[in-house]
Amino acid sequence: MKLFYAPQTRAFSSRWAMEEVAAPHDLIRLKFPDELSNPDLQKANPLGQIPTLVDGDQVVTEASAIALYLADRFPQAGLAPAAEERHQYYQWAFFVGAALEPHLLEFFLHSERLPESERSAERAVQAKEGFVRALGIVNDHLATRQYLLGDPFSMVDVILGSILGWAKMMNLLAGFEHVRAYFKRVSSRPAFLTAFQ
Ligand SMILES: N[C@@H](CCC(=O)N[C@@H](CS)C(=O)NCC(=O)O)C(=O)O
Repeated sequence: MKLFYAPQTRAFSSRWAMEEVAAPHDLIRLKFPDELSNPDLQKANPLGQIPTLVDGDQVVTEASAIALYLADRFPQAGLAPAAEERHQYYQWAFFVGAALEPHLLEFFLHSERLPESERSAERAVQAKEGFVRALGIVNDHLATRQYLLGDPFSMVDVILGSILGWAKMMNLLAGFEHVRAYFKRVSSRPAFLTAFQ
């Protein structure tokens, strides 16, 4: 297996997932964004984005798909529920990608990433409101649970935890006590710490 990766990008989630399942792999570290022109990456993923996972003849893109794929590919890690018990697992995986991440990205672009002349304060405020509304739902859910599926930890916690790391850097976790306690739990896992180094 080969993982195309750069630190401090969405590829962190895939690196963390790899560590959780202890998958033997080659980590292809690229400098973001300059080295995304890497011909092997471009061949595997026409969008030239990271993360991109190559597993023999299979290519998997999209950070959440990579995480779920790895949980199935390495069942001995015990990070995917049984097929008939996956309703919440799928729900939260898509909730992160659809209800949290777009707002987070928009907030990041309009508060930090874009040149100041291209930022819109109004779009930043709206994005923050959208993020906070969705995070409130997660916070309520975690009030009575250790992890998204209750206990034990599962791969969907890697998907959420990765987004929360990014949100924390942007000071968006204030006021969400259960989310903060949850992030502390997941980010103290050995696999997270190895991936973070
Ligand atoms: N939806 C994709 C987005 C991947 C993505 O946009 N990755 C960024 C790095 S965080 C990238 O490679 N950007 C370069 C580009 O889009 O050209 C995922 O979640 O994996």
